[in-house]
Amino acid sequence: MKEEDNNESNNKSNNNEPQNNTRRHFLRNTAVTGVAGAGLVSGFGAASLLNSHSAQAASDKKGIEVAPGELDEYYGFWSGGHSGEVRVLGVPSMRELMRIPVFNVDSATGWGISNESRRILGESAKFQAGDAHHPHVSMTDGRYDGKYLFINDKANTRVARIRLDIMKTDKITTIPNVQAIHGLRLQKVPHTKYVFANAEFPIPQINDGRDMEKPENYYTMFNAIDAETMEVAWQVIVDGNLDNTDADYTGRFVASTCYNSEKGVTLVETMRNERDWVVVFDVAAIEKAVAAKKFKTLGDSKVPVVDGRKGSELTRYIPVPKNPHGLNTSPDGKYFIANGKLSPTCSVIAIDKLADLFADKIKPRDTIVAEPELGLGPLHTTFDGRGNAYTTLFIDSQVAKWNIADAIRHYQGEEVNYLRQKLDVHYQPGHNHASLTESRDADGKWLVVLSKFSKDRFLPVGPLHPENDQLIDISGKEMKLVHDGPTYAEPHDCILVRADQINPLKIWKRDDPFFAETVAMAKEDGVTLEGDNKVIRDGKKVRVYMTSVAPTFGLTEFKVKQGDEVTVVVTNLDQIEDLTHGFCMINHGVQMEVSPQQTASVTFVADKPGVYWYYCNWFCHAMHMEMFGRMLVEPA
Ligand code: CUK
Ligand code: CUA
Ligand code: CA
Repeated sequence: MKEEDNNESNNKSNNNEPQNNTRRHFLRNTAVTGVAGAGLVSGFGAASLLNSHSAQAASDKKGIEVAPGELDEYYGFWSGGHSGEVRVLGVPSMRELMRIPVFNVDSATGWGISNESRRILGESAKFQAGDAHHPHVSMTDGRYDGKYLFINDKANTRVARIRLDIMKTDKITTIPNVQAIHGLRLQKVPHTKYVFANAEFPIPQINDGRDMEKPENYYTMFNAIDAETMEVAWQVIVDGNLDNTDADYTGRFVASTCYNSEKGVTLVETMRNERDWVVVFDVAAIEKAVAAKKFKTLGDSKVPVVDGRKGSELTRYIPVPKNPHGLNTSPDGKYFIANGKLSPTCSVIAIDKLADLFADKIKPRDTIVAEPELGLGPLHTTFDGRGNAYTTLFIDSQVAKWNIADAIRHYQGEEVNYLRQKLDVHYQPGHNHASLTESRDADGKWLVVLSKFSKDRFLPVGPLHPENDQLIDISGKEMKLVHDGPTYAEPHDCILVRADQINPLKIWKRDDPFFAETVAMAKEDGVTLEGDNKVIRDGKKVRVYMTSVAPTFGLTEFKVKQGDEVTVVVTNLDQIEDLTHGFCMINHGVQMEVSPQQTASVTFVADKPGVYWYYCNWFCHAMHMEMFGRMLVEPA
């Protein structure tokens, strides 16, 4: 293999990373062997059309230096995968700024423990795990408006919303009738009215024990959630399954990949067909059908369910090769791009042909305007706003930069090279994401590549390795790798938003809806949270209200009886930015954050008699250690 040899010498001449090439090839071979058994991999030679550019020296830090005390230009919101959280990073420094617990339980902030968080978790508070994949920021007219971030939970079929002014989760909805919400994107235009969410796995309809042995009767659905109320607006039954999704810039069309057109129930079965498809949804037509009451409901759910299977007026199915994965809309609004995964290609769908497709004037494949061959294992594509696309190649451990217009010309038969560059990344990339790429403002400055394996890139930390998020400068002609950042399981995706597009509060407002129900409870008890320190007994329920002002709690002791259900409500009266208190009741498994001007509460059973100290566990003052009190539990 001549091209491979070229790569070899090319990389060897790069003194800074002498071993990379060997590692990359080792990994590629492993990955190929992994799928080759099924006879899937083709186009190997063509994938290497271009000499691979080796990673730039890590010492080439030009442009990423963000000095101590200086602020980043971008917020990055990272999904936390099966850790269930969202992480906030500064880009380009890649400094982790905050973690936002969503589907996980968080000891530091008391997420999943405090009453306020448990109310938001609702029924699903019984789950302590989640799998967060796709974080997306709400939009107005195709631009990030900084109001909300939405994210899916594949593990428990939920969609959550984070308020970006306080960087807390404020709504969580469990989607009925389906299993495993995976792909999630937002309506971009005219604004984010809907959150679009793909349910991945087909299940019997209704899933009550019927049809278990008849996978041909399983179906899954495409879901639209009202972004303000977070109620499910409607669901669309589809053929096959659903993987990733994205919306257009007109507000009418949304497209989703399907890798399991076979409706297989085993790995091998999902790879039977040479082509699966992209299903396109006509949002306007679906809304019309729902308004005209052309829907059914299933089981206990009241959500309108419309039929979007093949032949429906609401959808169109565009065949694409093989087990496609990512689906990405170009920021000029012209194309949906489906990433081939088991095919070395991406399929470029012209959005301006979709109206004709729905009018049956053209055939599904007539909407394809290019199918460039990029390399092995294309998973996700992102854009620089200058007409170039960047596709991750999982098996090749590379990012391929290619020009969309040239790929279209090539598809029309012109002899033109659409590939611009291939850059090694370390290793096996999933998502990649360029700055502002999902909006009209795509600015082509930074590219983050979320590599699934770090291998020997960092000091060893046992059998479980970190992943490796790499930062690439794409502002020039060539991609330049400028930073490695190890991450904990498992960011699937991230989004980069300009710093001025997000406006977080510095302290809480007393009338914040986040703790409104706790305020209402205090009002019923005749308690003024901003001043009173009181114990209210209500049968076996005891409510303990106290203030906190560094370094003291308003109550330094309170008495309850063994077996009481105790609710402690703490209101932080400090008004100084960054002056967060905590409340921890020793040996009762409860603690929580109480930030400036916040009210937070937690409920537990005082099941053992004796003295129990409580203390503040967020460092707040020189006398923080002395910020404590005693709960005296009288024996029953
Ligand atoms: S998926 Cu994980 S790498 Cu959930 Cu967006 Cu492609
Ligand atoms: Cu209050 Cu530490
Ligand atoms: Ca398939």
